[in-house]
Amino acid sequence: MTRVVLSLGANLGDRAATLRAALDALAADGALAHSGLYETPPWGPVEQPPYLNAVAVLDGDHDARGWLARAHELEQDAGRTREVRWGARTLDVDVVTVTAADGQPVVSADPELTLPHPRAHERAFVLVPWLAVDAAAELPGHGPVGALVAALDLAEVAAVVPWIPVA
Ligand code: A4P
Ligand code: MG
Repeated sequence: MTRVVLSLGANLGDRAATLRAALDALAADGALAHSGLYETPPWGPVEQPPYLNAVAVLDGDHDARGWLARAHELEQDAGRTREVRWGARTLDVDVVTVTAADGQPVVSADPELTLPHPRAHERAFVLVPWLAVDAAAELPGHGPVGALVAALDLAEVAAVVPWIPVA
């Protein structure tokens, strides 16, 4: 049994439906807790529409590679094509952390699967939803998620807004 933290993001198509379908599918992989959906300004060098983001915390039977494979399956199910790095996408699923059965975090510098995710500690769109699912969350190597959020620029945190569907 491992615990995985996944960050899900979508900024093309019916973003909410895509994220809900991915979260529903993940419920088959183990005991699932997930955040609500948050609307977030695009991060990075590419100009693109706003994202909806969510974080899922799952206890399941996959190892770290297995969780990455699941992430890629969900992206494919959402019709994702890989074009521009950091560019717009129907669905991006990143593996933020994996904790082994003995409670130790999986640490990897492999470019195919870097763990913990190398940019998670500076991303309000990961940390704010994660804190909402697990107030005691820790990012290995960086400390409590609550402290990481507190250290972020206030405007960045405030820009991660709970998403309310418009009728
Ligand atoms: N890879 C290595 N480590 C990991 C990991 N821990 N989790 C490899 C997932 N994948 C990992 O990813 C590129 C390669 O990273 C894969 O081959 C995988 O084996 P990708 O999904 O093909 O490409 P990408 O998503 O464009 O690159 P990357 O580096 O994952 O981008 P990011 O950093 O995830 O940025 N703004 C907002 N507001 N919300 C977002 O969700 N997302 C991005 C994507 C940009 N801006 C955003 C958001
Ligand atoms: Mg990705």
